Amino acid sequence: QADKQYLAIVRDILDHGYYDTNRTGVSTYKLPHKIMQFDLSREFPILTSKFVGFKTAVKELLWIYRDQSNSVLKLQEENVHIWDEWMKEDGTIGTSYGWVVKEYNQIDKLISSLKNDPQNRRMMLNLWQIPHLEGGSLYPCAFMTMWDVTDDRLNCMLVQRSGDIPLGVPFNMTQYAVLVHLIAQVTGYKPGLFTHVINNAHIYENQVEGMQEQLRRGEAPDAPKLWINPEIRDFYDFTIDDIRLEGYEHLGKIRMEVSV
Ligand code: DHF
Ligand code: TMP
Repeated sequence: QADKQYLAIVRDILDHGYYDTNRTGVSTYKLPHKIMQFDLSREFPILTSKFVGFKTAVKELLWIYRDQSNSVLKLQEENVHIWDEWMKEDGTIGTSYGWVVKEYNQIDKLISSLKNDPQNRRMMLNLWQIPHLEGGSLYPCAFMTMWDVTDDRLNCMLVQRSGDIPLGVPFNMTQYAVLVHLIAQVTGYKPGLFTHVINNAHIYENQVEGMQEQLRRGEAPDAPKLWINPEIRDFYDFTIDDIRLEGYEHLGKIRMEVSV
């Protein structure tokens, strides 16, 4: 299911994408307003048509929302190198991502609303804080989540302004699905719908070959399952060992370039 929705977007961009330049100097094929939706009570969204670094993606998620850190050095200590190219001289990404979560105490506010006032229609995490954008080494891409409780299920919509379909998006869809599971567990709800909205969905021209190979592959027969340590009740207590992917069958890594 995750592969089907994802590969349909890939096919659409390769067949009908608009070719244009951008900030990085490597052109893209792009389409606006691509959307994926998953019922987390029925499936955990991770691609099987290629290997996705689940541990790496979850470590990045915990770095942003649990540690609320902007330190690339800290990620490197955990063997995560996906932010190396954007590290400033002080070893951080500046006033972006985790820094913004912490500055506005966004996680505590969200968890408190979900526990005490779940019919509140103002529950969101918003990393797009205009005064702090310039101080970050990259403007946040997956920058907002909006949260809803309906019939005891926790639903989440992720809005991403810019989506690197081959590299960033496979991480983002999986890690935010994990975030919904984690927040649901510590607030006492069941995970519900996860909707992923991508404003500018693009494939860089030096990634086209890799994507064509992925399209040719199809998907693995069985979907993996997410396991979360049921004993954790405080969001800040989650460690990488409390979050596991079981039975992950995939069709192997595909190397693609990241444009800086
Ligand atoms: N810039 C661009 N142009 N695209 C991005 O996806 C992107 N993502 C950023 C920062 N800047 C970006 C942060 N997230 C990879 C995945 C996510 C990510 C950055 C890089 C990546 O290179 N993934 C490879 C290898 C992952 C690994 O090291 O384990 C992959 O094959 O998934
Ligand atoms: P931009 O700031 O010019 O939009 O460039 C950011 C690039 O990084 C763009 O290709 C989208 C990609 N990206 C993701 O897709 N997901 C992410 O989580 C991050 C950090 C970046």
